[in-house]
Amino acid sequence: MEKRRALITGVTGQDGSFLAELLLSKGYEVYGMVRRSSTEKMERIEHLRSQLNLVQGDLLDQSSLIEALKASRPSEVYNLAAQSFVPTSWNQPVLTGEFTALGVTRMLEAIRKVDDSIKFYQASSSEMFGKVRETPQSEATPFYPRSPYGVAKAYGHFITVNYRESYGLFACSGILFNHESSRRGLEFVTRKISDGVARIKLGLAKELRLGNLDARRDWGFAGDYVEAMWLMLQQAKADDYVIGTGESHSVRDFCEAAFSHVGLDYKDYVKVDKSFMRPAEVDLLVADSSKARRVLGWSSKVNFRELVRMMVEHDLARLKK
Ligand code: NAP
Ligand code: G4F
Repeated sequence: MEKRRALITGVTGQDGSFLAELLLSKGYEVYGMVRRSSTEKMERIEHLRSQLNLVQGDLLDQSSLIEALKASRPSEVYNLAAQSFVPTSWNQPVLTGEFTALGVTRMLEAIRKVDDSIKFYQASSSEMFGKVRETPQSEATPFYPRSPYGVAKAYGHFITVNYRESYGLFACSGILFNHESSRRGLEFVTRKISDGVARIKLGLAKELRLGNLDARRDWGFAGDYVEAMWLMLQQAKADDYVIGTGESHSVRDFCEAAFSHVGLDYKDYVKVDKSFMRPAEVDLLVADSSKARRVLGWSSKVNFRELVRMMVEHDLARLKK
């Protein structure tokens, strides 16, 4: 029997690498879309290189998406590519809109042209809830984005819903809350903390400068969340799902847990630096994932303490080398 084929955009990113591992373990032929770069950015998928088929493409370029679909002939497309760092979205709001919002329409249009039976997953975000209208947040909670990134993701979500309703595409939007790992980019707060703790513990740094310590997030483990993406595309009907742990912790809680894991007190090392504060903040996110539990049978497995431990241990080992 022919293997199932999947195309992942954003395969070089945190989630792309975990999803590629998951799909390979399920026997898929996995294609990853990568954009041209003058330097290699394959660190997260280096260990999978021999098992992956890489195709060139960019969310800014319509014809490259059509060619990527023709080359990979997938039955499933996971659209994970985006400008994903919230602070950059204030610096580069138009580019963020091009990648993170219009890029979704370009991919949906490419699917319509090449093969409208392709199942589509859109990487939507809890940032869309922004200044939250209710707590916890579910699929029924109205959006109030607080950054150009959040606004772009809201567009990506609604265009996905619209193509499902307009053209009958099997298109799902996964509204994922923050998920982390040792493959997280170093500028995101959890990884900045785990890296900072490891540097301080090893005598490579004296302090850690952060912004708003009171912001609360629902943090889970990325490896658990890619399973939910796959499950959404295995259902009889396309739909939208909120994915999170249901627990919320502050940035301060993360610091406390990470520093105490190596026997230090965060208060001795963390300095608040206003330059990391945002023009508009998302104060509190916490997921109501009861629909995902009921319909997909999904729940997160790695808890907060375990996630912190995993990330700090990884950075200690990496920096010791
Ligand atoms: P990430 O590590 O920042 O990865 C982003 C990926 O997008 C990278 O592979 C990047 O490629 C690619 N990309 C960026 N612009 C592109 C373009 N114009 N054309 C093609 N590829 C492009 O992000 P992540 O944490 O894995 O997140 C995956 C997706 O889920 C993103 O859409 C993000 O917004 C969304 N999301 C993430 C979270 C979370 O907590 N992690 C939560 C909700 C939603 P390069 O390597 O070439 O830069
Ligand atoms: O780690 P963050 O940069 O993630 P943020 O903004 O919540 O966005 C992440 O999660 C979204 C899902 O809700 C994704 F869609 C998005 O792509 C991305 O993956 O910041 C988390 C919180 C913020 O409230 C921020 O103000 O941490 C606070 N924070 C405090 N000090 C900091 C810092 N954030 C960063 N990046 N750096 C700091 O020094």
